[in-house]
Amino acid sequence: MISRIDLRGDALPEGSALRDLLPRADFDVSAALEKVRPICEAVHHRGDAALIDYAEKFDGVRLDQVRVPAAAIERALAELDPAVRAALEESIRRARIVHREQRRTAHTTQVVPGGTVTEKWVPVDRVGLYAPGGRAVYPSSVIMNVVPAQEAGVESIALASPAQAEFEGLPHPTILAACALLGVDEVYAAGGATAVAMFAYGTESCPPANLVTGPGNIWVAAAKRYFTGKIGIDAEAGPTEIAILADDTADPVHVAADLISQAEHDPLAAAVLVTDSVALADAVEKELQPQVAATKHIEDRITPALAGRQSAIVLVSGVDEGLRVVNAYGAEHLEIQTADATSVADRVTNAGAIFIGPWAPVSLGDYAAGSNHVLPTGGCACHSSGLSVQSFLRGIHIVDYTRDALAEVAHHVVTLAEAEDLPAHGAAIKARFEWKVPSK
Ligand code: HSO
Ligand code: ZN
Repeated sequence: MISRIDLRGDALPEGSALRDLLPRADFDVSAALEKVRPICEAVHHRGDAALIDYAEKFDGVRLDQVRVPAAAIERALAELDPAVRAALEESIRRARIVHREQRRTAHTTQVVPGGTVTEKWVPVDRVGLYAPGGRAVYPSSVIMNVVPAQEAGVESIALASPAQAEFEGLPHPTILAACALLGVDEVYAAGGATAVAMFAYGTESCPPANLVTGPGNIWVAAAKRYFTGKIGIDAEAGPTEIAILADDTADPVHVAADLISQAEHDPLAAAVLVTDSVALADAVEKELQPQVAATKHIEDRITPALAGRQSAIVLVSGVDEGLRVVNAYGAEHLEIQTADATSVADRVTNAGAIFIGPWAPVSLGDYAAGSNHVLPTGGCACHSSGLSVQSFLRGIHIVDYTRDALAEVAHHVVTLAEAEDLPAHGAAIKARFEWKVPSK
């Protein structure tokens, strides 16, 4: 059901050579880019009419309008199962307390007497958030997008999720109910690349956004790449990944359950166990079968995900080597299930989020740890972070110098301008001092 890669024995290669030995899904965004181009351009030129046509084509339902009426959002909340409501509320409460502490305040540095640089943090004016609704419906992703945007102070927040034929072309009612709980009333029934294009270009019913965030399938990722440079995006999220670094102290029942939990998302989802214990590897492999058989999405997602080339049990000669492997891999989610998991986790440098010990499974983070579950995939954790308040802010430097403070450094500015053969830069300084470089 899951392949093995044996990296014991010879010394592990360095850097990208090590990464090349590790399993990873094929997720060819550039090929998808060609297919989304005409879709994005149709939304550009035909606006809402194109969104309505694409909803009919891709989601099988003809919409009267793309914007979800306020009454439909209120009704979804009124009809929400009370247990689901309580769980969503707790998830929101925990996410809020974590993200609230990520807020940044302006900071002023006095560089010299009379010369200061202040960095202030300003939210983007308007964001478009995306909550998937194809293979699975994720109200939890509504929370993970909306809460950091709200805590960052973004004034205009719009959310899109695909039209559902069985709900008269509205997004899934749990998505709408989550929006209601969060106080988001601007919601659109639009899916995949069409939703990203709607936010990027704007249409008759949806003003354009400065930034688009949220997970999605390959079409969402391709559309985000198409608009890079025109609008801000978070990461191009790919299929979800779990890596578990475990030794012989780990419980194979937990390890197997956690691997399966993320394999449940997608046939391309990755589940990778890195261990120095052959006994654990054998026990986990044995445990996978009954646990997979007892769950739901066996044929369409879990089995192909575990059997796919993106998943494997990687055998290493020790926890130190395991750390090198997980750092080279840069997993979206990394669990550490070893003796002294906290100090092992301290040595992790590349991961979207780290889950320590037996009581912090990825499922907890998906719903109710307070952490964010929109995280970098495909090795992007080596250079990017998950969604946070910071994703919605821009830092602006404010430079404030007095005459004396400028005079003090003027000769250096003029010298550097000359060194770069940009005399007009130097002149902009001299013009302020009767066309002379002030002497200190
Ligand atoms: N594991 C997914 C998030 C999610 N799981 C939503 C369940 N619902 C990516 O972090
Ligand atoms: Zn998940």
